Amino acid sequence: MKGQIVAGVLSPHPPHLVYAENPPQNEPRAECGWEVLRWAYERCRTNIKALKPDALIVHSPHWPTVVGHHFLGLPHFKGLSVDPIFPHLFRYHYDVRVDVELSKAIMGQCEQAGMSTTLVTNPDFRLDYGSIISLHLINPDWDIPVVFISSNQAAFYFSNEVGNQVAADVGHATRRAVEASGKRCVLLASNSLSHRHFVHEPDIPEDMSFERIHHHGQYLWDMKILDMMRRGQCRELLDIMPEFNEMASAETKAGALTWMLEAMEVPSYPAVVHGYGTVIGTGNAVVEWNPSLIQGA
Ligand code: 2X7
Ligand code: FE2
Repeated sequence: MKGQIVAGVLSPHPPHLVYAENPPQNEPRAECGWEVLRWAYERCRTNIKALKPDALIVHSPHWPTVVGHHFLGLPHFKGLSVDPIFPHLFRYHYDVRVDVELSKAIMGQCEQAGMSTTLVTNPDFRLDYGSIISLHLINPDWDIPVVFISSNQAAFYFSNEVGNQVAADVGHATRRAVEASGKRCVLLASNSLSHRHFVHEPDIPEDMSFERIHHHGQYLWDMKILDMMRRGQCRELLDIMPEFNEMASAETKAGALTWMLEAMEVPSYPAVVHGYGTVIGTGNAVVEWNPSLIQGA
């Protein structure tokens, strides 16, 4: 049977969200915080789990690579992931099961399209915190195998336009590999929207009286992008992505959202925006593209 991308989620990865959830894997403890985003993840998680996917495929800015895209080539990775900027919020003990067959299949499709790739076979390789956080928030049970895709930075150094083209190519390669695999997969674009953040945090990191957008222009950009998603205007969104990356210092610059939308053949149906909130001034939204919700409406 032909494999299928059954849903895609814009799944931002501020470590604050895992910190505030207090899962057993994370060492620091929190009192509360960023509830609107965490409740958004709760709603989205229910939909995604109901799809019973065979694999979750995540693309993250915090696995940046310069020569091509890298993929995980071992079935199991275990270790401690520490956020370099927020080590007091995120010290997470991970135990991750990889769908190596699918990982290699996507890598193979990238190679066939002329891209350079690398397979990670070092068992001590430390997985990136962006991927881990998105995966945890979508599936805290960790009972679905995963595929990690690194974000190639070289093309974005050249320009946002070329960077997006390469991210689109990886999206097309991902779609071809999923279809050939016969598996039902969910894609996760692990990134915030606008990404300017404050450089000081309150004594109590989860003190929500300090939490707000970094500046109004950034908020306006985020609202424009979310409005386009809700209207099903993903083609138009991709057209203005290079400008959004520049004007809002958006984390979409790493290519994750472009990769996902292109892999999903640029949806023209409305996305479900489960929630929007700021984290240390950055704009974050949990957004789901799920054709089964549209057909069932
Ligand atoms: O990586 C991040 C992020 N994207 C947003 C907010 C805060 C911290 O880390
Ligand atoms: Fe990030």
